Amino acid sequence: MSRSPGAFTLVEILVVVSIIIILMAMLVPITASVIKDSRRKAAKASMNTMEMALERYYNDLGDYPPDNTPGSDGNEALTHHLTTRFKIGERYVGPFMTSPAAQTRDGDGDGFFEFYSPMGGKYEYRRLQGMGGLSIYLLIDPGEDRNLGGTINPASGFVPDGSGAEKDNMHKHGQR
Ligand SMILES: [Ca+2]
Ligand SMILES: [Ca+2]
Repeated sequence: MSRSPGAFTLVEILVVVSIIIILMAMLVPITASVIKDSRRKAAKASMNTMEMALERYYNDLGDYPPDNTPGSDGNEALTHHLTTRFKIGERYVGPFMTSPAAQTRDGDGDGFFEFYSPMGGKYEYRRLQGMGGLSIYLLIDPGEDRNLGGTINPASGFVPDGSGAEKDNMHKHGQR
């Protein structure tokens, strides 16, 4: 069979296609881990921003934000106290941070916004019972698995549930 110059044989095409498939198979995990790393870095930066806002709140009001008002969800209380301007007595305070819209939304539709991590999970925020009048907070990003893997006990802090899901969590803790 004659072959026109420049045409590929089936075997040549199969070899090229196989090489492309192998290269893509090598590239996909690398890309996935780069995306995971950049999300984790963004989550770390986001927690640092929230930490600074919490300290600004403390400096202005002498305490960290409550975790039970408005509503009973700690995250919603934190979002309200850090991202809105509200009245205390005769004085208006805040907002203590300007959050990009993508980071706050009303995920459960109850009218109160919540903070979401760049890794996709919903933050957990609790005020802890401090000894000797200390003001303490605990802020947790549930990590890539979006699973807290435990509960927060107001007296003793984070208590893992044994699932191991807490291993990729990120914590911030303030005490003054
Ligand atoms: Ca809500
Ligand atoms: Ca987790």
